[in-house]
Amino acid sequence: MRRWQSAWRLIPLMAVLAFVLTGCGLENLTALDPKGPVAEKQLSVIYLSLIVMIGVFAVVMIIYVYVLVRFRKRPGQTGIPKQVEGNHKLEIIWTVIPFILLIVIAIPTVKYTFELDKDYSKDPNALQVKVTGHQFWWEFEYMNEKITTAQDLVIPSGRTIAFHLESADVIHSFWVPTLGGKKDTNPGMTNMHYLKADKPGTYYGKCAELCGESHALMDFKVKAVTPEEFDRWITSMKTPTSAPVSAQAVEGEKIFKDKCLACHAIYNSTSKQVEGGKVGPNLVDYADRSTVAGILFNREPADLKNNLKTWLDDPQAVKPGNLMPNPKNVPGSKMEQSLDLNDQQINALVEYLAGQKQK
Ligand code: HEC
Ligand SMILES: [Cu+2]
Repeated sequence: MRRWQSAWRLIPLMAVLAFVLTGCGLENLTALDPKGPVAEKQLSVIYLSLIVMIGVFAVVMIIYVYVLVRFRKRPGQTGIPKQVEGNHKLEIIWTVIPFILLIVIAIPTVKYTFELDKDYSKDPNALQVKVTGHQFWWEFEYMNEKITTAQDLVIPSGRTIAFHLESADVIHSFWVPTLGGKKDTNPGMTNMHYLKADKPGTYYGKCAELCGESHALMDFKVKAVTPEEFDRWITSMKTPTSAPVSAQAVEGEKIFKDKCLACHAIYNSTSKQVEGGKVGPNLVDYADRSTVAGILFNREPADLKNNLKTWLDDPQAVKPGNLMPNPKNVPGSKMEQSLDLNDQQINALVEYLAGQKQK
């Protein structure tokens, strides 16, 4: 009775665990719901292995239970039963069957291992995107279109995307579960990887290699759009943003040039050129992004300004350990560098950045 009671006690724990694990399916971070050919092939190999494993488990369990019942000690039975040693027929059977099962799993696995490693870097039909992992954000450079963005990877559906994976610092791993498996970004080398989205949609991505304090917050979004919409997006990214109108935004632009341009590239409203440093994310057409810093969602129209303010008030509170200097003085912050801005200047910057989009 005791034993049963302690087993019952585990049930609430199991229930909680089930809830926590289903949490893994939130925001489409699942390999079980493929949205492109790469993920589909990979899932088919997962299912094949699973079926073979369940089959082996079932057969072994059936034999086990049968033997347990059939050869149990019966009343009145004494002494040790007859001992049997070595049976060629049985040994051949249990060597050959696993061998065949391994071959069944190996055929698609080996086939897809080579197929999914194909290098599309020279394919004129593939979109060439250089991905750079940074602590703790993602940079996307459209190599032929000469466009750079961050956190939101906009791609055309139905087209192969050739990713050139690089890292600016430590090892990261580029992972969009619904589109396909992960691949590392290694410092000092370029890893090729390709994915394709069948249909327009938003697919969530994550860094899958522990890379520092805010690793778990190193998220990005893949926004697959129709090829026409993609062309429009490319054109809009190349079209200069209109000059700020409100006095506050004009003030913000000045502060930005003074304090932020060294690290962030953006459109210059006078020269109509993209200018600025590459230390931080490129902020061209920033108001069109689906998030601030990859994790604060811009779902409602008011969110962008609120999120920008949250970020600029204390970036360390949003992403601990990130490398942006504190815009304001934050007493006791682990980021020592501060740009010494006041609230009014922060509001001006928010106004300016929130206006960075095509009208
Ligand atoms: C020393 C370089 C540096 C300076 C100066 C700097 N930043 Fe940053 N900034 C960064 C880095 C690095 C990140 C990426 C942080 C992360 O996500 O891990 C960042 C992120 C951001 C983001 C979020 C970007 C995104 O993709 O959503 C915004 C907005 C931003 N900075 C605005 C500013 C503003 C405004 C200023 C000037 C007051 C400024 N930054 C000054 C380095 C800098
Ligand atoms: Cu990372």
